[in-house]
Amino acid sequence: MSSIKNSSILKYSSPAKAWTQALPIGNGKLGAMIFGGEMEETICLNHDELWTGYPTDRTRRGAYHAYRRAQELALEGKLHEASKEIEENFEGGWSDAYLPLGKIEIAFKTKRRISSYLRTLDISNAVSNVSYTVSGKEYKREYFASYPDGMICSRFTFGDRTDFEIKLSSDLLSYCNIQEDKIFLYGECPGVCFSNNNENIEYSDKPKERGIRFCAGLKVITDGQIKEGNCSLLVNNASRAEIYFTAETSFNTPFKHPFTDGKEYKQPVIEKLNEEKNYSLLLKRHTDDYKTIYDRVELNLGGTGSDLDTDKRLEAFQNTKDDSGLVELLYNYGRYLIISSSRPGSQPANLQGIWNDKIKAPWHSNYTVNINTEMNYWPVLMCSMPEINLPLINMIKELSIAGRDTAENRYRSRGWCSHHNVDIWRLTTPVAGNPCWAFWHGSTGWFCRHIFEHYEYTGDIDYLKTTAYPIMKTATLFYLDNLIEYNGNLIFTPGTSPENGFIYEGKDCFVAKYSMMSISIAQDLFQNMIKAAEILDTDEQLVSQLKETISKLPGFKTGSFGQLLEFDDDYPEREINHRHVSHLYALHPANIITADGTPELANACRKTLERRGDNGTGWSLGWKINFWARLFDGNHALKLIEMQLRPVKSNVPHKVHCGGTYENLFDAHPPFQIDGNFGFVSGVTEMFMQSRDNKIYLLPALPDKWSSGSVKGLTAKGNVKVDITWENGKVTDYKLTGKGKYEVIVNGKSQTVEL
Ligand code: FUC
Repeated sequence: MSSIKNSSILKYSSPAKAWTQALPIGNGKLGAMIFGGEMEETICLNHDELWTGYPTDRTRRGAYHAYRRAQELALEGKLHEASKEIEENFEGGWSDAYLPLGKIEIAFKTKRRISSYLRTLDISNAVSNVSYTVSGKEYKREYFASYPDGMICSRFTFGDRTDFEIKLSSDLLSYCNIQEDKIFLYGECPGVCFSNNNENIEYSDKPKERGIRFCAGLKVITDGQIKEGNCSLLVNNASRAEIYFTAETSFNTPFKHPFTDGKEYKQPVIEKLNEEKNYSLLLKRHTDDYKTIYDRVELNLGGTGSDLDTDKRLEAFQNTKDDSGLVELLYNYGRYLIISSSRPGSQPANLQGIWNDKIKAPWHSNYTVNINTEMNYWPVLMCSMPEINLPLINMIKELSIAGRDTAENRYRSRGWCSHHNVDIWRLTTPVAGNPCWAFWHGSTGWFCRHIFEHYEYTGDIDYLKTTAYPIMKTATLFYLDNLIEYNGNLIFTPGTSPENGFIYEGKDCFVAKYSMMSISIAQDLFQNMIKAAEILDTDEQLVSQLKETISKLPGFKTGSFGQLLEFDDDYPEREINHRHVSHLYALHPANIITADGTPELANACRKTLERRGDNGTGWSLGWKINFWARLFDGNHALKLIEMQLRPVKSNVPHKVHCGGTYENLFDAHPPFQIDGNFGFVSGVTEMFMQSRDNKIYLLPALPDKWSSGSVKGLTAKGNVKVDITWENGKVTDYKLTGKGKYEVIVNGKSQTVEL
């Protein structure tokens, strides 16, 4: 243990009692949460393709006319009526839900006098361990989720020969089949999603209404004897055992029916489990593969570290606030979590990454794309992990296909669009309920920001031409078709700002004439489109149309407190501390407002943040770190970091003003939502390095407390690798590796550097 830095290890001296104390491993597709019980081990399992539903037609008759009526009502100032029209006649149904696969349970027949218990997750190698002694003899379990081999692997070594029973089960409709040393579980997801928490789960037997099927299997290799149990294997007299788990599903792209046109899912599991296994080789292949990504970045804040268990360390931090090793740990953990939940070929990380133990998970554990999914991917490119971005890029590509119908049917527009929820079937229609969340096409442009940034960070022209540009261009066409004239400007109406409202005519109101976020998203997309078209030397006419359009978008306005206005008017606020700060999209993630380029607007952003207050959900705190970093205020960013490190207990109910961190360092909305883990990493990275328009800022928002340290291996736009070392708050050394000419802002001075 002493060789492992404690900024890369989570450790506990007792087993997990709650799911948010268990330790996550994952290979992008398969996920597991390990409890580490002494007598009974529980491993909760996930496969990222297990969702309710199948592809369905979500077009709605009359929706376009409702949209037009709502536009007229909004422009006449009849905002409540516009909202009602949208809610009743424009919206659609809920997204499908992400489901848990099941669990492995192992009951050990060991003596109970256990001592020296230790449970760890080593995030520098992506390996989890449980160890303890019984009568002076050591017992060990080791777990990892291998991407190259597509399996969850574990090895148990017992101090004394041990008997145990191992079971594989699922809460989904399933049955098991035992074959010598293997357990197979065949199961099925419900075809129809429950729409609220009281509804039962129902399985149809009509082929067209049946959902995704799966096969999960485990194999035990041991020196003990294996007997068949009741949906279990009974292992006797073992001094060691290896357990291999894998699963496949019938999911066959978002566009094919998973039952009538599903892909083969049983044979690959059988074949994988039958392959010859060499545990040490598998482990080596796993750590080598993982480390090629994880080792690219190294952060050192000079923390002295701590010998405390991770949960105790989190509690201690609240008193001392001086364990910068814990900040390093949470930073590294965020990188670990995204590598473990998003790999080429997997689904993108959802609201819970890939880890979900509930059939009815909060918000269906779906892709909520009015902040949450985007936040998951903020750190990826700047932390030099472009391959981890690919599942997101792929999903956006699919949305740009699925969203054509929605653009056509709901808006009679060219191009494509998506709204605030997405699922495995690439839902693009608005869901039901309050238009403040449902009626919002901003994800279309926001996704394009990710699409374009992938080019900006990698410099891959071929990708720009063949993948990014067509998606951006069709999104642009959608926005152009939906802008309408109002008072000499072009706006999207009615306008919503996720998921906030205001007071209008004495009542809560959730749609305005326009919202600043939607305008900024369109402006950002158009500006990136212009850049992309100029790089590719194409679409001259469209470029001049976009320039003209940008000049007609409404400008930013400030309100009575000097704050940036969220809507078209200075309406009285209905929730001053609302968790979303959507109207600052121009400051972050976009760069329309910048601390040095547009200082007055940046100041209005500052006033907005001060008025909103620091508190919020886990992801809201995470976003605010990024905002303060963009405002070059490292001390305020650190304040948010310290708030994000507030310990939250597993049983805390849903709340919106007390985000923090669970014992296993998962982000707490609460409930568990993984986005905050990733917003934290990008926020911290932006404190050390920001880049845009051929400018690279070194330590733009360093807090006084982190006076000395170093960060290595970040990526700036232009595919420039960045290493920085600092002492007494000043950069003492830096290295940029790449190509091109950049303006580098270092220690308050700007210099031109040619690489
Ligand atoms: C948005 C947020 C909620 C939550 C949900 C999944 O709707 O406003 O706080 O994070 O997504």
